[in-house]
Amino acid sequence: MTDTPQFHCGFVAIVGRPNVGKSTLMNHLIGQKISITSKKSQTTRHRVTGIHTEDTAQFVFVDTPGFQTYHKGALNEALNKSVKDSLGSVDCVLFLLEAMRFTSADKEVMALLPKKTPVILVVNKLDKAKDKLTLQAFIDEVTAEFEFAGVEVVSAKHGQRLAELLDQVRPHLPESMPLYPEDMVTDKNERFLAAEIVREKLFRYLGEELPYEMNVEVEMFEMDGALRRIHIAVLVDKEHQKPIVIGKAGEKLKKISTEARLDMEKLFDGKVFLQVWVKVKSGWADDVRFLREFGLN
Ligand code: GDP
Ligand code: MG
Ligand code: K
Repeated sequence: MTDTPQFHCGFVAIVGRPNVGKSTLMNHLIGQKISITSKKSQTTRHRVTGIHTEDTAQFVFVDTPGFQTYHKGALNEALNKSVKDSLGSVDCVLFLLEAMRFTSADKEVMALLPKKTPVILVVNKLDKAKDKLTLQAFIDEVTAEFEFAGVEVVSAKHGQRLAELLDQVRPHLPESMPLYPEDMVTDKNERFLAAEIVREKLFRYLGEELPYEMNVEVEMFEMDGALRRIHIAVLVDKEHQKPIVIGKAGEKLKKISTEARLDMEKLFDGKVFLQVWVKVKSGWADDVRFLREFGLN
């Protein structure tokens, strides 16, 4: 009989209040930018799966938008339950905190942590901790409130101590064949990722000016030999919101699309021809539906 090493594969949820660095961590763990990050909360709207494969183990990470979409104090029971259910079905949970900050929003998330699934406390933004002593006091304060399966201090942004974090997770992965091909880093398709990248740039460059009702739509995604031709429309609600996105002499939109193209080329590992434009949503279809909902026509 040949002695083949056993393979381990499992699901790892990354949870924490907005802005603790979940998406940044996921991107660094898998070595690719698949989950968008920004200083604003709620940039992650979808559940993104990131995959990290080693010789004898595969980690399947899930970013949990459930935690990002609630507004303070409005975490309702249905959402609560769905988050709990999804956390109960993974093999390991990473609960992220920002070093030296333990807020009421963190505590709200903490209250949803499963009791039967191993939870590792991940103290991120290590670079924000002043010294070892205060960091230890912070960890003691948090660990007094929950039975964690392990504690790790990392910097997602600077890629520090991520190998140590993986070392803590590995023993919790069950014996199983890999679920995904070893070179696959995400189950999201390129079309989805292209839209996410543009969305990230909009968040980054529009900041507070970001029109509240803005949408990104992929109108075309075609392979032309090895070249990807991508057309993306930024949909705003009102005509007067267009110049906010376009900027003076088109400079904002130009910056947004240039940076988005560079990110796409890196991620897709090939040339991209990208066109981004801004369109005013035709409100007609929505208006009709609105009226029907209220029984007015
Ligand atoms: P999420 O909302 O939990 O997904 O958080 P993001 O990944 O979008 O990160 C929120 C902000 O924290 C971004 O500006 C990141 O660059 C920043 N961030 C993430 N990790 C670190 C870190 O290790 N150190 C510092 N100083 N900032 C970080
Ligand atoms: Mg995020
Ligand atoms: K964020």
